[in-house]
Amino acid sequence: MYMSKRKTFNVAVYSIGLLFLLGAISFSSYNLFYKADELPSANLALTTSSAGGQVSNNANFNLYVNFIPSGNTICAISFTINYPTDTIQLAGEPVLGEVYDLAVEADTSVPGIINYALGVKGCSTSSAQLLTVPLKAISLGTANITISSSEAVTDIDGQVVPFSNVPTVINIIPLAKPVVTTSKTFTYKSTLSLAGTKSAELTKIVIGGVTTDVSAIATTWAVSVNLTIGNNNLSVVGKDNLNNLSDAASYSIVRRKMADADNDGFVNINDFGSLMLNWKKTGADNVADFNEDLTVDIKDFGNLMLNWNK
Ligand SMILES: [Ca+2]
Ligand SMILES: [Ca+2]
Repeated sequence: MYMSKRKTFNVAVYSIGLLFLLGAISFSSYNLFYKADELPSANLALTTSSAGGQVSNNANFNLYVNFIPSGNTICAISFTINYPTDTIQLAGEPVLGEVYDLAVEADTSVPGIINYALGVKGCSTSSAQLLTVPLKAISLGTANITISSSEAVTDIDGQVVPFSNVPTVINIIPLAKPVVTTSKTFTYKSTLSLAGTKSAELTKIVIGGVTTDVSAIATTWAVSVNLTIGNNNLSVVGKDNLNNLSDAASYSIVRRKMADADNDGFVNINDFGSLMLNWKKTGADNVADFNEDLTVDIKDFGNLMLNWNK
């Protein structure tokens, strides 16, 4: 049997037409078969363990993949998470949430991409945390973590649920520097207990090159510092467990020569005058309180006599 040229042409036209029709049906298949208004948009949302979306450089934090089915009964979910490899790296294998313990695909082999396909035991209408992903901040900057593709199917003939994805942004900031709360501007003592506040991630305080361990839990710190006579300009730097350094906080204090109330380098009649002016006064930062016990009395007079004309 021979097919005429005309028929061949018609078959070709019909074939092309059929392809277009199939394409159109396929393209609009959700609307044709699944009635979008019966399948409310489910939500896949990314959140993190970092407070206010901020994380210190070199710190570990968790990314959470949360699923909100919005009334749909979900039997299986697949998604791809993308994270920027210049600022973030994977710090361990992701851990599945309890409800979603049937992973058919779990691929983290390519840096910056996390692929998962999860089966939901018995199918579920409950919101749940699908996955906890341990991440680490590796350089300063803004990291956008996104979901590039996602699908969920329901128990109704495997219908695909319309999805809306919520990305998250992490700001990677320098290690928070310690704060000095000591307000003293002068002292007669050779050592000073310098104190302040800090973030819990700081486990060491470095002052003048000397490192002191401080509590990793406490948000306060106190370090004993040796002072030289004259002006002491101190730089106070925090260090975390990984020996990352914070920026420096600065603190200045003048160590006066003992009993030199007017700070002129001599202990003489002028300082005695100052002692008399302040006699029996109480309170902090009194220039005549040489032993710094918050009272100007006979003990300070003793200190003056011990250092007279020195
Ligand atoms: Ca003096
Ligand atoms: Ca005193």
